[in-house]
Amino acid sequence: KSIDVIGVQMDFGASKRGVAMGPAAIRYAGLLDDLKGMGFDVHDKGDILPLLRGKTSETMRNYEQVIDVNRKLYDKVTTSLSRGRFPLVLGGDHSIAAGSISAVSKAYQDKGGIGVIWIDAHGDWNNEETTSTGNMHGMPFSAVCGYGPDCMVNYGQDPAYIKVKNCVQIAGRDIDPKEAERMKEAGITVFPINMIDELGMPTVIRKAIEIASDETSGIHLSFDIDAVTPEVAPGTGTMVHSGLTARESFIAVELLAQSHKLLSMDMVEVNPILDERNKTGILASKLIQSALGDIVY
Ligand code: DIR
Ligand code: MN
Ligand code: MN
Ligand code: MN
Repeated sequence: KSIDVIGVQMDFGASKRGVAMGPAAIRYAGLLDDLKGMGFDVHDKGDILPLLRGKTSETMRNYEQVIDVNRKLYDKVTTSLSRGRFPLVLGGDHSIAAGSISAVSKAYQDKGGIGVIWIDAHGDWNNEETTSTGNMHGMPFSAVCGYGPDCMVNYGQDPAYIKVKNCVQIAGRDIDPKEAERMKEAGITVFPINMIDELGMPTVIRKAIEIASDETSGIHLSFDIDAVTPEVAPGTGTMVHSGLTARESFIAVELLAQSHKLLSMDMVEVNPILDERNKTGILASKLIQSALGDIVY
């Protein structure tokens, strides 16, 4: 099995800089050699770079750079899938999930489409009307479902939107009020952090896999490292207290690997400037390996 590793040096979708160095931190943790050690044929596709400057607006900060990067990522992921490889996308802020998911969704459009599992402290379900920050990393999940901002996913390719009935949010604990309303109206399944306390991660992720793979070709996993609790993952820009433990995070990706439903993956929001000796970069690398089938005893 072949993997294309695609880095995206993007931080224009967040308010803090530095997450653009996420791909370097995850690579420095040894990801590529470790994946080769697992027996994968690994192709490093390098990093996508954003434009140095671009147009911006109050409700969609740096939108020109965000859209430009997403279009480039869409093309890279599309090429990767056409070669029969697994696209592994390293962020970068979470706005880049718009480009990666659009590509995977389009590729499987005539085969039932795909489901999406979004592991994140945040909903990422704002759009240009509900955002209170203007940060586009708070919008990609809404965008890929066709609820805007459409410019994040529509590059003239007739986008294939994700069906909300195949979408699951896991570990939410800082979802804006209007954002939560929109998610509820749309019908996204949410397993907020308190439900994980109550049901346990194995039950939650098994339900999520069932929902995301129901009559679809498979699942895209979008993993925002801020889902993990700050003591374990301090290297991220929008930390939220009392998140997933390391082991809850690992069992989630291990059971996803065992489902054999994973088609593609993003690992995002690793910010080495805010990190402690790259511990968040290392965690991100290990979570990726486990999502691809490595069980560490
Ligand atoms: C917030 C934060 N809901 C926003 N979103 C973040 O800016 O829309 N997503 N940090 O990861
Ligand atoms: Mn090869
Ligand atoms: Mn996010
Ligand atoms: Mn987040």
